[in-house]
Amino acid sequence: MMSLEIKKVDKRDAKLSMAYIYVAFIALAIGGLMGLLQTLVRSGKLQLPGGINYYEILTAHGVLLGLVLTTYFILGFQFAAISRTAGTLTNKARITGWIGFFIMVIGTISTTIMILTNKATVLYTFYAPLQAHFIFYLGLTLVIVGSWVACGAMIATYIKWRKENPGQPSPLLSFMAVTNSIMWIVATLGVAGEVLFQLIPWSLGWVDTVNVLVSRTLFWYFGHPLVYFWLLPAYMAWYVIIPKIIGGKIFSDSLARLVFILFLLFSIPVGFHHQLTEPGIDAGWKFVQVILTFMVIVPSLMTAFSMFATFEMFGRSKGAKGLFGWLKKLPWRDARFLVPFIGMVAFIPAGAGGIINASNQMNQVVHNTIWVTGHFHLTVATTVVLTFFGISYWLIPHLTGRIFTKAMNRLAIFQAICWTIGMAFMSTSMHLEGLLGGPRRTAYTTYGDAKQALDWIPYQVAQAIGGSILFLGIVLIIVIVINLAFFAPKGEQEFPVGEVAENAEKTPLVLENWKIWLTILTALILIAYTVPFVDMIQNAPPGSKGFKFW
Ligand code: HAS
Repeated sequence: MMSLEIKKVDKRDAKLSMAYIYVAFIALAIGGLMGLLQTLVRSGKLQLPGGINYYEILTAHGVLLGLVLTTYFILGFQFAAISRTAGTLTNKARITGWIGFFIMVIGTISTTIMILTNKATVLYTFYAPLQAHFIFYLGLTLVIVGSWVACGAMIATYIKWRKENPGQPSPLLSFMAVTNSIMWIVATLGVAGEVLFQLIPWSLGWVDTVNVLVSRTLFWYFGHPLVYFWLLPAYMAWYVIIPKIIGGKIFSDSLARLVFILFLLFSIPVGFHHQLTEPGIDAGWKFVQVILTFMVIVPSLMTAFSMFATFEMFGRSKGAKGLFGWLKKLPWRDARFLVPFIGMVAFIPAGAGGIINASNQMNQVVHNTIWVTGHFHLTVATTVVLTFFGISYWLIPHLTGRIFTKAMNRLAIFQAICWTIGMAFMSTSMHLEGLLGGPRRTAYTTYGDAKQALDWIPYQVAQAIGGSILFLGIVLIIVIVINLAFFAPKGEQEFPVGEVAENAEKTPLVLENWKIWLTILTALILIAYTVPFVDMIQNAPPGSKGFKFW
């Protein structure tokens, strides 16, 4: 029985999605305020009141924006995408989604309380030997377990659709959401292992040492796929929703699915590229993982090609002439298109920066400098977050039964201009200061009056200017979200889902043969990690005990 295409997300599923999205934007508001304070402190213009520890607000900023905002928004968006394209969730799946939500919320609140009471000033990567209160680690574990429960509900809905439609490729948006969920589950096994078997026993005093190299390796086994867990929902919008918004077609269903499969395969066995300067890891294995890192660049380059093709195909269909005539045909006054498009453009320098990061010799120049901070403020804080804002402009009114008004559209465009200007100041000056050796994760005050630090001050002032403009952008997006959720006029806002171009190739079913892809993924992970990981344990530093995790 072919499932009829659903045009509107079921009200009960909409409530579930919005619950996740509300938490995401609360995290944005709190985490964004922390970011503003950080840039003001680093410019030397602000002393935090009441002896607030700079690294406490830095931890709050990273956890709330890097982990909470992203994970909650993504799960909320994916639930809506699956309900819209694979069909309304069953009661069981929806209850499971709510269980996952409440487990995550309990974890988020506990973690946040530990951070804001200075009991978990360990930054968002919580690197040992920095130690937090065990409730911080327990809270993070709940967030991860809750997200697994939520992903389980999505995967169950996808499996139900596949059973009801044998021999049919699944709806593209659902396939993408499920691929991202599977990648998230496989990647979070690493950080779950680190927290459960190392950091919680250590923070409870059950063991008195921790194998730092093992803990960092388990974190970065998770940490790089984490960035693609953020990126892929943005790609979901670029591939499937933007073509509908501009009035065009999806360039190729199978190319889009292949891109997601390539991310699934190559985003996990690459964590050593965050550890290139780390001793204790054989250079040969670092080399293997850098090669795999360069493999994971390919699906992004394929995405660039596909987006240009989508735009050009649409422009030509409207009579565009000349090499770039199609640019004129794009809906520049529609924030639902313009805001994600700015994210795409930002991803060109952002991705180039990533390639520099991954190039071993150049990584020696930029590692642990504020260049890296500039990189991820372009990737996640611009490409991904601006796309999330662009999604919100139609998704929130769709889910709450309201419309995206002309006034909010204008405000959304102004917000994106603020974001672009603020980020241009902040990220550019971070990249430049990083090339001058300016370290990341340091408050201005720790520089003292060292001569070299004085060279960095102009860049930090530029970061404070950029950070202040960005904070205005955060205030604006919160105003827009509150308006769209609670005050915009009632009405029908479309959940745009693109159709595939007529001349696109038929989608090969092998792209949904999960046995093949999960087998290759497991093989790649074992090839990339088994030998170096065993080496780290066998040659653990003196004093380690037991599994030499400690
Ligand atoms: Fe990264 C560090 C390498 C992508 C986020 N990255 C980080 C950290 C974060 C982060 C948070 O190899 C810091 C972690 C920490 O706290 O220490 N990154 C890469 C590489 C890529 C990459 C090779 N990163 C991302 C994405 C992120 C992200 C995406 C978030 C969403 N990154 C690294 C490395 C480090 C690192 C090292 C460690 C550095 C160190 O030493 O600590 C690649 O995926 C990039 C591929 C992308 C491209 C660009 C393709 C362009 C596209 C847009 C086209 C535009 C169109 C619009 C079509 C090659 C797809 C039309 C345009 C017109 C003009 C018309």
